[in-house]
Amino acid sequence: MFNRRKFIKATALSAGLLAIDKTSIADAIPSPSNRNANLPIVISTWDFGIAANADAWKVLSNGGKALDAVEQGVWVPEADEKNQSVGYGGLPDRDGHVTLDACIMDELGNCGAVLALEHIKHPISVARKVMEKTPHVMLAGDGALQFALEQGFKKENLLRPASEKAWKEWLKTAKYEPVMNIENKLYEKAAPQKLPGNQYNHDTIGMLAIDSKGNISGACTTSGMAYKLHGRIGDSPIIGAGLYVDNEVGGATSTGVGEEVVRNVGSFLVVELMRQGYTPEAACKEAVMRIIKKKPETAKNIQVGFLAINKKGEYGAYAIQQGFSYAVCNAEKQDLLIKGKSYYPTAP
Ligand code: SD4
Repeated sequence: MFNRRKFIKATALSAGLLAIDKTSIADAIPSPSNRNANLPIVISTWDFGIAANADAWKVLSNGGKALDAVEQGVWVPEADEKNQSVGYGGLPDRDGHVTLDACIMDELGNCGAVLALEHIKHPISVARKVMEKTPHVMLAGDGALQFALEQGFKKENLLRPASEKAWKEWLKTAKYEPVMNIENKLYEKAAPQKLPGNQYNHDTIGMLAIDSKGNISGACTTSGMAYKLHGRIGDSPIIGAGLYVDNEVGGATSTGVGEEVVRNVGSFLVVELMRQGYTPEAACKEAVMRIIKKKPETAKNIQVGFLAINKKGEYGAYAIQQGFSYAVCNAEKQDLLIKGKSYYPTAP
């Protein structure tokens, strides 16, 4: 039977919902008065972030979504055969397998990741498919490869000649010494696996973008530690460690020795600190200090760097060792490379 009271309540409720919807749509589309001059913006780790940002910017400057921007941005180092620390061309594990780790996260808190994925040039896109086509967050190893092939990705040999040569050289001593990512004199003296072209045994691309609607997304992708144990996973595909995004607050990503980042749930920590009012740089510094305080002796000889952006488009970074760089791109600044501050400021 028709119940007038129920009808009025339902009508009022849907009117209320409509009102809420309208408000949120109005909030999402920047009017001239609420437009933030910093936005859209994309930032990413290391020098190769400049080229990656340029492709992400093509999406953002055309009014595209932050999620598409970060995916397309990190494709650049993933596809770069000369880059021996991200995707195609990455250095293998100690058994000669190139195993890739990647994750992606959007403004709604959706996320997807692949761990130790082999034979696929763009793990970030497989991570996105995990997010969008499955009820899961992570797929690993053979299962991740099977899923990628089912989704139409092409199987390729990722072990490129330069990395195969470097691995065969390493096999002569096969010293298990996964030191990485210290761009200082100490490392130069100690590093047996210094790579050609001034590359070291490191470098993950972590990218954070805010689109013109103010929505934040992030991506993180790497071939991880060179000559690692087969099956070793770093921080890069772990949501909360290598990457975290909260659309109310901001986003963070990390690079360096993943084990220390995982132990401290680094990127989640950075975002939570920003929620408490820390600036992006101060939040990154505090996350670095947690690592240093817990293990001061270890920290002297490792690199970890965090990069963060807040909802306003303010950004910052902090690392244990000097030499961490990050790239920034918005309407005013293109091709900007910034030297991140660090706890150990100078080469010993
Ligand atoms: C890892 N965090 O696999 C990655 C590697 C990296 O700079 O970022 N190196 O632990």
